[in-house]
Amino acid sequence: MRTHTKRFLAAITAAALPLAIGAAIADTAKKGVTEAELKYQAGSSPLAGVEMHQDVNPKAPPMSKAEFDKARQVYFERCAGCHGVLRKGATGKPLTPDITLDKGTEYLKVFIKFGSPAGMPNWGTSGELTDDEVDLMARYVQQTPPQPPEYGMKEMKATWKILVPPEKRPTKKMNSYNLDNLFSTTLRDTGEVALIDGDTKKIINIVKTGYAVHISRLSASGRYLYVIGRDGKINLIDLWMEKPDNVAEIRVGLEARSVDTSKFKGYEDKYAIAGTYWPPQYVIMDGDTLEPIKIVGTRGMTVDTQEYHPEPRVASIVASHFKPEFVVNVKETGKIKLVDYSDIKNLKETEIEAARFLHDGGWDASKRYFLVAANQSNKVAVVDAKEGKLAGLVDVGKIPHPGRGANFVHPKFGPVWATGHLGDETIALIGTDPEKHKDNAWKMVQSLKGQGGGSLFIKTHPKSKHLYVDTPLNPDPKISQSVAVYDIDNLDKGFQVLPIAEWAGLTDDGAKRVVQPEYNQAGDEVWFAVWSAKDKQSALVVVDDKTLKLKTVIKDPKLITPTGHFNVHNTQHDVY
Ligand code: DHE
Repeated sequence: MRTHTKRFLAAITAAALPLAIGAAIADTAKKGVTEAELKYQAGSSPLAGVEMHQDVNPKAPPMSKAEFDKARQVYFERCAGCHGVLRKGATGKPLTPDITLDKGTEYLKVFIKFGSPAGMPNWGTSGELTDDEVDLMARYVQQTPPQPPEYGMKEMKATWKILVPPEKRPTKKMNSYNLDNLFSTTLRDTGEVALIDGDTKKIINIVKTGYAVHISRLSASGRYLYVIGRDGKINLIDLWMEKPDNVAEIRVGLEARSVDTSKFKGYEDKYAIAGTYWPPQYVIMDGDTLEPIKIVGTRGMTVDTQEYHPEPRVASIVASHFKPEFVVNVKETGKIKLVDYSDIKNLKETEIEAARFLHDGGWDASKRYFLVAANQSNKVAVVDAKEGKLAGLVDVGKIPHPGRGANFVHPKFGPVWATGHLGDETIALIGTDPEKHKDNAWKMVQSLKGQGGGSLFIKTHPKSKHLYVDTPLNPDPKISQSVAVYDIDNLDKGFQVLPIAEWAGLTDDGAKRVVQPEYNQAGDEVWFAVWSAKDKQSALVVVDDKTLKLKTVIKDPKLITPTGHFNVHNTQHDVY
């Protein structure tokens, strides 16, 4: 039965907790979750608008349907990112009725209002939720968690559209753009990507996509661009068309973040893969039509306590260059799956034990080792894609967040891969050369001091001598609106700050968060998004990598909420 509970309000009489407890919690909460972590994890989920199955739990405090629906929306907008869709616990604690009913409404209200030192934000005292909303949420979390619907082949096929069939597509490149230097820029809140000519800095096309596109990835040949929205919609864009545009689309689930394509020799442009947060699964598709071929669930046992987890979300996915395999990182179980796509009917998965809360990551310079942040475990897991096993588990700073990370040759330690952190101001450098620098391999060889916490992306390029670290989620606007740059040959000298948002010359009072350094194909320019709310002006700022001076500002009324931007050549060849 897919129906919401219909119950009516009744009075709750519970003794208020002594004020002293609230004050103590409030005090320790300050030491808990940082504002950066809160902003990052509390991204809105598209599940807020999805009809869900709901049981009636007679022991839970009553709620009207309107109240329940409102609370469900707040939950999916603010809480599901940490506590999970089914409230079984993810990076946050489980909130299932067997736990919450014992605690009771008044205790939960204090917890929600003041937060906790374990990382629960102080939703009430920070002004994010009113007292009435705190009360609503305290009652809501005692109800049986509503279950979003499953999403299988039938649902995928119902959304699958081939807009231009492969036989009607160009047989050669029909435009004169330098496609290698094209940028795909997410326009987060309008549900679009802007395709920008990296040479002329002109917008070529604005393509309608799913909501809040998370990433753009390229087919092995570089012809096809795949973008995936937070709502699980994938668009396939053919860059050979006179004006590059959508040729196929599909919705692969209700919430998603990752997509990639087969890159191994003989399988170029053959398959695409997408992972979903809900339902917890991945799907392998035909590369040039997006026809879904095989769906594989990721529900299973956690790596450490070996307990069943009902919603292990699929985080980053990359295609191996060594074998016909996809590297699928499953967040809540902490397992990395090497999915062999050479025989999809008899699919083989190698399951690698890593650490919980796998999130984002990238290849080392040799593309043999994939380094992925196990973010709430404060570790980076290293997979050897050639041998098909774990090469290392490296302790780093608090909540590593590399994007795809940055590879360079350290003057003292040899080849390293770098990550910034959400939870502290450090940048961890991990040795990646087990052949010539064995003692440094899979160890944090150096920890640099950066501008502050709240970093999301770090980047360099084989032709550059600079390392750029953004801090868009730092609470101090001076830090979130600028970027730190290191000279790779003189890391001990510290960093220089580039005031990117100021250079954008935006006249309104938007947040102007500077996010994701991305090089052009030549490796002599670095692009940044200056990201403000959808009713404010945003821009892209291009910096000359040699001089570290402003080169160009790209402004256009259509550039609304730019976030990620992906250079075709660098994304296609995993150059970072
Ligand atoms: Fe991301 C990468 C998940 C918040 C912009 N983000 C990723 C990846 C994952 C992920 C799993 C790796 C994909 C891959 O490589 O296959 N991101 C999540 C979240 O779950 C989280 C924390 C909360 C949410 O609700 O989405 C989150 N991400 C954000 C943001 O707030 C950002 C800045 C803007 C937005 O879109 O909401 C953001 N994430 C990005 C970008 C990448 C990314 C630009 C790709 C980086 C790259 O260099 O490849």
